[in-house]
Amino acid sequence: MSYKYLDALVVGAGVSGLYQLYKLREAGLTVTAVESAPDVGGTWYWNAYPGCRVDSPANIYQYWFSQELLDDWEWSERFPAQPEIKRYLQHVANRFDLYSSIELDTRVVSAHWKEQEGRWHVTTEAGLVYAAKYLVSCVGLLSTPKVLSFPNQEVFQGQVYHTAKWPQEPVDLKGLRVGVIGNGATGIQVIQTLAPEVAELTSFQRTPQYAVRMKNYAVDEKIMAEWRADYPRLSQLVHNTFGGFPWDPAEEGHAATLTIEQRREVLEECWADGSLRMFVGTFPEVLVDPVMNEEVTEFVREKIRVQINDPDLAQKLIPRDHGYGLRRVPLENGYYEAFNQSNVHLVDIKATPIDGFSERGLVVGGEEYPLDALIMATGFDAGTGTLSRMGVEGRDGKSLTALWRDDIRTTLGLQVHGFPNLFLVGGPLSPIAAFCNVQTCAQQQVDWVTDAILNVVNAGKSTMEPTAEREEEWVQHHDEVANETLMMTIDSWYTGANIEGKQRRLLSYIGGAHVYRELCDEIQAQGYPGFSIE
Ligand code: NA7
Repeated sequence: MSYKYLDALVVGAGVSGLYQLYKLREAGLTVTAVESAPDVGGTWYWNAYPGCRVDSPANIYQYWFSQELLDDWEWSERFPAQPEIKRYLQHVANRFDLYSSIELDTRVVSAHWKEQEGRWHVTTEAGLVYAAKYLVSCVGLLSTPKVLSFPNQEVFQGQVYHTAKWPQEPVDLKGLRVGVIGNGATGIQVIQTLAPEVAELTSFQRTPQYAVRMKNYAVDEKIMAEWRADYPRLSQLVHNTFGGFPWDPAEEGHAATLTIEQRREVLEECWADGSLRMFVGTFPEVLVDPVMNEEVTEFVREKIRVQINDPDLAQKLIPRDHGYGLRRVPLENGYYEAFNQSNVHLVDIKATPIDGFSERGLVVGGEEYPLDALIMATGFDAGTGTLSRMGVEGRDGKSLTALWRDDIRTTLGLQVHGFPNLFLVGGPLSPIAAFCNVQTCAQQQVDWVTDAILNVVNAGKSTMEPTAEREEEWVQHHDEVANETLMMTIDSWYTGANIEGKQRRLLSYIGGAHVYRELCDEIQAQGYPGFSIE
């Protein structure tokens, strides 16, 4: 075994890992980041599927820490496609010389806390052990793909892809018969992108979705200049809103003071923005009050209905069994309209489940659907998936995998009792991913983690760990807020219901990113009450 001694090891070199590496290195710590992919980017490296695009506007999906970076970088679209976000992250890694501290193609297979040494021993697939005082997980909330297998898969003569493991070299599907399983945010992007170019596209749909029309546009020099002038305001504003976006919902109770027509005006305004403002910028009651939820749901149904020519098809493409906003709201650009094309088909696999593969395609209810390629856009083992597979063992050999199998718990998503000096960015039970623009919350968490580590170092101490009581308090608060929402009544990756056997708990904190940020700031200002620093 060969050992490398460090102050800190960062796992992951995506949006959060790059910034975490930068911050700890700037603070003077010896730090390395390890990344399983051959390049940086995380999500934006792996999800190279056709049509992948960010659905937070670019003027807030960026780092705020460097004025030079903000001055340099030119965005080309309001919602840039995956290659551009990947280029941005590569640019950041180059510009701040981060590559020199990143070990690419390096997968962590275990991480053990060594009490005597006060270090984490983190072992890679190649057998190298990093002995680090601080271990910071930046592995992403949506990074372990959920891959399905069906009977007879081995006999299928076509290609099978998963969107989150898409080949880096271009895949030419033009003129082919393509099937897509999954129509979440990812499947929708795939379907609307491939529909015009493939011979036949068949969506094997289990649950329909409420998608909002994305208003994308090219960003020219004039817009870029306006954005730059607005950056000082935006960079503050995003930290003071419910979802880390520049929009907030109306005040609680305001909706009840409006007439239905006035509420509709608000909805029209949010819809016209063509963004997730339609999710985080309407009325807070949408997520808790069934009557208000139904009103907004009906508004969205109407918007979708007019896009679909065939009323029978509209019935199948518009959800009936759950309300709007209770599952992740996808943005779309021609998704519903794609089904007006004669080469695009819908197969309801809830009514008739998939039997399995044949040599030529997929068989559903005894009927064969010939395919050259099948794309699985079937999502992720969210929140806990990647860390649970990393063999993390804390104090007294306590296994994170075993803990989270029964009870997904953290303290503010930032630390876990029993795992000293393990810090999480994007950990479960924090707002990130589901209820916060990832860039906003990732940067806020990285800043907090960096300050917490420096606090330990500057105090001449060695370890930091939340107390069991503090953790229990956070979990209870998290659950209390979650249980008030209608989200808990729905199966989705938000609640862990997309993975068989997973505990049902809202994976992200829904009390508001601004509330969460204030709480984190307060804890820091008060010297970390509820955390033992020894
Ligand atoms: P999602 O939102 O989890 O969507 C996965 C899709 O795959 C969804 O339509 C699922 O249907 C479908 N699915 C999953 N398992 C099955 C099985 N066993 N059979 C048939 N269909 C299945 O993942 P995405 O990648 O679209 O988005 C994840 C996040 O990434 C997104 O929210 C953004 O934050 C970025 P179901 O709805 O479960 O019936």
